Amino acid sequence: MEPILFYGVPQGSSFGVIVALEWLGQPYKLCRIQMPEVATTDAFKRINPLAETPSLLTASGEAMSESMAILLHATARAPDASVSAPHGTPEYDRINSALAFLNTTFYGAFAPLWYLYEHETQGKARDALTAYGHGAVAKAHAHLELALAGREWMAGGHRSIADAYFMGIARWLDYHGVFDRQKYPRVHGLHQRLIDDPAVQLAWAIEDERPLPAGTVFAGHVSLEEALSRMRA
Ligand SMILES: N[C@@H](CCC(=O)N[C@@H](CS)C(=O)NCC(=O)O)C(=O)O
Repeated sequence: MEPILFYGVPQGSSFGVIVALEWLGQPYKLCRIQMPEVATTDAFKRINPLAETPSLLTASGEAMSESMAILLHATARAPDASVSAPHGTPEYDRINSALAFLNTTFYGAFAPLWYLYEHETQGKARDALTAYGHGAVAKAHAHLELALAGREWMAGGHRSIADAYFMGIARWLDYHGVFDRQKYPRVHGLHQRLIDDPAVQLAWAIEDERPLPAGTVFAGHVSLEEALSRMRA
């Protein structure tokens, strides 16, 4: 049985997990979760009580959450994949460091902007949150710009699951209109290298409900009800 990834729309960071599953060549099904409407239902909270995406129903029917855990779970099932590295190697450490940075500093920088997106906020509160978010996003990009010195991808010389995850979050810069990514040439270069990747294009087509290209390991959508029926008690 293929695992089922619960991906959030609009603009969920689960986008990066779709890209990673494609790169790993791991067949998977998808369950589309509208945020916050469906994410906050009692039905979805049986999968993730925090009402967040991504979540995964594993091949054995266990529900699990947290992007990093899901990415590492998938990678562990494709140990020869060219987008990971053997445990205990410096490259393995670099991939995990990149994932942790993305999951905390980079992801968290956008939190004030998402708050403004989801809540009616005006006046000084709006100005303060906007300034806080823009400052944090700039700081995270400045750090990434330095970290990318001498390396083409998040963790070094070849692409990894960290680059897949980067793409799911990096696009928020454009969505929230924070600033032009070209201010940070190495971050811009990484984004440009990823934008035409077939898995990135596929994830976008899935999100936008456009016709999908051939040659993917995506095995189709399931409804939330069907996914729940496959969950182990
Ligand atoms: N720590 C979680 C955070 C997940 C998270 O916050 N996901 C967002 C979407 S990217 C979400 O589900 N938000 C709920 C909502 O906006 O309704 C992870 O790394 O996976």
